[in-house]
Amino acid sequence: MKYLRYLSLIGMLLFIIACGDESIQSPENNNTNNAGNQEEEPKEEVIKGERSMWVSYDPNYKEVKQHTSGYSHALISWRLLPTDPDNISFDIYKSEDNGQETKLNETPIEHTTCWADKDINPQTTNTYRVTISGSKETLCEYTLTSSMAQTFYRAIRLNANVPNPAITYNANDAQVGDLDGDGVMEIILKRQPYDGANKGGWQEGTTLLEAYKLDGTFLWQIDMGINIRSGSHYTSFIVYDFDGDGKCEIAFRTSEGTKFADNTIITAANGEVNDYRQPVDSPGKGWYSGKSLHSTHGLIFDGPEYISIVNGQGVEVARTNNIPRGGEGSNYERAKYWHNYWGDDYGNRMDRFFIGAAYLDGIPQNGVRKANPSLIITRGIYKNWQVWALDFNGSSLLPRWKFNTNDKGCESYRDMGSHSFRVADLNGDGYDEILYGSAAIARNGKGLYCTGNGHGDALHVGKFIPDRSGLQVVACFENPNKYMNSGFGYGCAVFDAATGKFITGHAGGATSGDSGDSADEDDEDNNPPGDVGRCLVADIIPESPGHEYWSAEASGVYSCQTGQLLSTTLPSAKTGSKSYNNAVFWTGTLTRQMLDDVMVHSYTKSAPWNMSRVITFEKYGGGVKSNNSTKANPCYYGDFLGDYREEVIYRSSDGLSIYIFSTNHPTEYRFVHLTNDHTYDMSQAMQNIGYNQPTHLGYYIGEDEK
Ligand SMILES: [Ca+2]
Ligand SMILES: [Ca+2]
Ligand SMILES: [Ca+2]
Ligand SMILES: [Ca+2]
Repeated sequence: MKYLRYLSLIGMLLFIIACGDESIQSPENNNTNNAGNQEEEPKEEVIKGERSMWVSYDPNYKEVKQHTSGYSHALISWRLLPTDPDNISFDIYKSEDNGQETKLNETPIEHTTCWADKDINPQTTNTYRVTISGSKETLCEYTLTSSMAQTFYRAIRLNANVPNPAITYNANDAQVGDLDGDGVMEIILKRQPYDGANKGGWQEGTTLLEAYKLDGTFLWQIDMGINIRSGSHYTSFIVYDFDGDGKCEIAFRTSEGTKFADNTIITAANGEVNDYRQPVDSPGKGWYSGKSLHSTHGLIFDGPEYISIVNGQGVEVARTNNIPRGGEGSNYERAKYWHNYWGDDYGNRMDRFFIGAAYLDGIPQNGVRKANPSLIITRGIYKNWQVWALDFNGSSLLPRWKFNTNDKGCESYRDMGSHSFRVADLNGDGYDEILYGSAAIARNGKGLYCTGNGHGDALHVGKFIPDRSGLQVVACFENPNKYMNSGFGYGCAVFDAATGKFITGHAGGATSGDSGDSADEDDEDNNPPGDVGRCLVADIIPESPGHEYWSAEASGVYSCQTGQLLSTTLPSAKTGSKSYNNAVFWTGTLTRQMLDDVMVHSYTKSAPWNMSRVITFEKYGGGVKSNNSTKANPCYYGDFLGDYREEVIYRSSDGLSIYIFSTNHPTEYRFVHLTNDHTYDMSQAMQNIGYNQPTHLGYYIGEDEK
């Protein structure tokens, strides 16, 4: 395809530019008014780089009022690069069926990086070309064929060649990353045979990782194998370029039986693959305590556990041992150790495993990397937990440091882990820290601070208060015995990312009276009183300065800045429901919308329907499904195509495909592509760790700063 060949060329140029030391504008400067320079001579130098150009056209735009998009135009959009001058403006040209090209804009496109083509004829082949205003040289080009114009989304058909054709391998979490260094993103998709989170009872099937190109081409498949338990707590994977060669690696937990894309299988020394799963007739009780939340059938208490890192072709390039389960001797003795260390002895808390990346030697500055990131792995949440940092040098994974809550002086960090960790430069010193729930770990592997609030499910790091220095954290907490006694005294709180100091909070409850270590603490179906299960932060009320935050304790929407209760009406996608899963840039305002289950909705009425419901993805292509139960998230969302708005990937209801949706809402704004912002990049790259968490920016965007 012409489009892909073209992207390969500019991708190579992007790689060269990314290695240079360009003078770069800050993201805050991108929304400036550039009026009055229409006559300016075009720059000699064309700013090259991957523009991720995209055309979004909804043929069913008015089919279902307030559910389909409502816009009849095609939205053509492209990236603003950090290397683009402040005053850059664009022209856009169109040719139909390879005919004469016409210029679409009368005046330079200077405030946005998108164009709404109201005259599109979807029966023809439409080729759009973008230049710097006044220049003829192509910046980016995209062809929308008449067949592409038949669906609002682009479908990627899932690979049908699976290990057991009798099993449905549901498309679950996905990540995007450039696997081959051509500047164009690929999609890496996890397919799981069942959701084993918080459950025992192995069913047949193994978890797969598959890679696809954006045009739908299947690239490769990895089978995690029989000794890696299926479910969100156990199969985290990270897609990131760990050695700085411009190509992403993928790291995840492996064991005997893991099969890589080149058909290499991890085996025991004798060449065999042992089956370490507990048998069907396993007693279903902890070997030491005799208690259990669930059947232990199918859980894995024995055998090797590794961390493998594979290259962009899915071939293993390095392997090291995972954080060990620990314990020695008989099953009883080992289980006693697990009970005392991890918090139970039946394969629940011990098996909580997450993986990510952190720039411990310096974060990228305006998208230019100063040092390579480290691989971060964690094990445990509720009692003891560990964080290890490792460095990938292209051929080996080398240990950097280990943090263990059982080490002397770290005891106060126990019980503080959450269902994901976040990575950001929490204190603004130019290096990443790791925020694991109520505990922050410094770049040297030492504790930075611990807020004492205990474990929680949702964790947000970003710039939520514009006139306060640094970043802020919004989190909610599960255990009143912790947050009322050793924490802030609220079930949901805003605190300073650099210091862990309390800013404001709401919600909370009487302590439940138990020890905080009860067997049902992490039983999702049996939440104790005072468990604030979810919270979200975003600018949703335009007239109130700063972002708003709210939680599953349905008392209202609060200001992060003043702590004031702004409204007792929570965001709601439909009557009786409350929305606190994801926030998304979709409509083109400076507020964010809620992305929940299979829909986008706005807190205030939104164009074009003048309703709060913006779009229902379920209405397209036979329907789509969200993932991960009440988390109700898509496979992936984030800014990886077109302008700064966020794309969303869902699995189709028929289980055969994934669909990529990109907005067709016009906007009056432009921002450098969001992954250029380090805080955002880390949040999108690790959104799928454990319980999925939304993306957030490290600089402020809000309607009040218009
Ligand atoms: Ca690529
Ligand atoms: Ca790499
Ligand atoms: Ca830092
Ligand atoms: Ca985008």
